[in-house]
Amino acid sequence: MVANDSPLLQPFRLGDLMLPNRVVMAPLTRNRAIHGSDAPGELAATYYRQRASAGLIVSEGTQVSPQGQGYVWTPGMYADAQVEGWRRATSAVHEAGGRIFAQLWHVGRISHVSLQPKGGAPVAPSAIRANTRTFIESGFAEVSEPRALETAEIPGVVADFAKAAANAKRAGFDGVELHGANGYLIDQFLRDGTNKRTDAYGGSVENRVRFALEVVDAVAKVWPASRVGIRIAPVSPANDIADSHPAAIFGHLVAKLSERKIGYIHVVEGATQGDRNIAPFDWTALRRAFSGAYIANNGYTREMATEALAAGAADLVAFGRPFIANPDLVERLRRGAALATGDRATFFGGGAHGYTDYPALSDA
Ligand code: 8OZ
Repeated sequence: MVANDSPLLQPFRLGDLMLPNRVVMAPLTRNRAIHGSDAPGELAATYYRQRASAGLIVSEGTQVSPQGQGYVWTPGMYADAQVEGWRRATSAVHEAGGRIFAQLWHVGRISHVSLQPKGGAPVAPSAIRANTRTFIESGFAEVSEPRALETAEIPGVVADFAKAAANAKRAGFDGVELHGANGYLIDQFLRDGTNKRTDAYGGSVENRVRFALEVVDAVAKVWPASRVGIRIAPVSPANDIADSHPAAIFGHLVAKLSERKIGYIHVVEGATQGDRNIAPFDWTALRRAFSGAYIANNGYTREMATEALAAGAADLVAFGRPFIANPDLVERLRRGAALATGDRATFFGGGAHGYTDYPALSDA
């Protein structure tokens, strides 16, 4: 059944940007950057162009500095060759009529010495190793023991985000999303399980949101606030992250983001790629506390997304894994067509196979 009156297919105004539908392509790590330079190659341009019918694409996480990298072959946003590669991808998306934000990422403690500058320790709010694995050139590996950032080093990390935001602009992106979810650096500062600092960045709720807000403020000097979003995952245990009172820290963070009038919050509801009901959380209250757009994410089906939009529980819905094997996901949702299932063996790393060779319905 073709239903153009579906809530999923209604346009949405994100600041001054018109999105033709409510379907967001969620950031998806694919580990196909050019080996050596960590620049996105021609394949990335093809991959994102194929998915340009999304209302908005959020790029895969792009590390803001070599220190911010935690997995092999993820693309960066700090070197000229990376900006050049990204320019080809954003041009391809724009030529196809789409819009794309860059996701800016610092993994913090979710890294391995083999990926760090001079083989050093990954950095984190506190020197607590995560009980999780990453993947490096030789395969899966336990993450390395991090060292705590010195207070005096933190402005430099904030500046890395600002520089990457400026590079994203040079590369032709339409905006930026900060990766504040899934147990990476921003999330590590927010949560009391990973942040044991005794300086101005640790302890109270006000102190633990400081790093996130400094990054937002630095990036919002480079971009209009409406072109800045942040992804958060308030109750997700991803990457061994935990907090004793998620509603307190995320409620405070979102209230402060609302004052700053950033474009959106992108919320992973529940456990990332897992149980949506892992812990109780009032998503409606979070949405009400924020003045901008609310992007809902995590395991949404066509039915769930339609219902959430119709009920006003979300402005936009982000789909992740469905976009891997369905480049024309928007058209398939429009038609109520069956969705293809992606092959996990080609999610992370490799070449065109499992990346740019999934057909659209119209190719069949
Ligand atoms: C899957 C594999 C590696 C990284 C995230 C950036 O969870 C990721 C990621 C996902 O946000």
